[in-house]
Amino acid sequence: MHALLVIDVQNDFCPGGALAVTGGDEIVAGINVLMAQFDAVVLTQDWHPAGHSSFASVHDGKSPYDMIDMPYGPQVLWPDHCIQGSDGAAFHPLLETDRADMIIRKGYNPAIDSYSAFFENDHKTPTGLDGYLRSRGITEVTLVGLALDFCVNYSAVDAAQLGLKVNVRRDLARAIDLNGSLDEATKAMIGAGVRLK
Ligand code: VGL
Ligand code: ZN
Repeated sequence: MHALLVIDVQNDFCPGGALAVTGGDEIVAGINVLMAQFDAVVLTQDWHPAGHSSFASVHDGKSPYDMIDMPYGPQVLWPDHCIQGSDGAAFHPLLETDRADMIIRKGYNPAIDSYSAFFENDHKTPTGLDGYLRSRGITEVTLVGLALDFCVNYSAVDAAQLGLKVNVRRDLARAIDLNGSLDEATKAMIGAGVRLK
């Protein structure tokens, strides 16, 4: 069983959004076509409460894209984005969400960011996706979506470490590319045994 994981194809990560990824909207049509080819389709949705600890706006004297040390490790500070219930947190209007079997939300814990679809950034607190995939007999996943160097990367590496066979379709993903983050992510994925396509 092979699942398609569609990572964070939300308005805030598309042009015009709060944390826009260049070309983020260009991948939507291709993802819709791909959905029909899988045994299961899972969408993830970045879903932060207002005042989330990953937002630069809640840290005195900090700007978006600064780094801080959190109890669980270094954390990039982001513009306010994907606030629960906002238009920015909604899926891109052309994404065919009706085809999804499962929608998993992440980043709802105010104190911990969650790039990965599997674990929060403490690398310990599970989202439940591993159990869902296992109980459906899924052994292989293909990832697409936003952003390639953050949530796609972390999700792909965790999936590989959990023993799944993992593919990333880079043609259906776009990167933020912050201070070499795309190169670093590419190395991390290759190191984890992710197959980059
Ligand atoms: C993401 C930064 C902050 C992502 C989410 O979806 O890659 N990046 N929150
Ligand atoms: Zn986020």
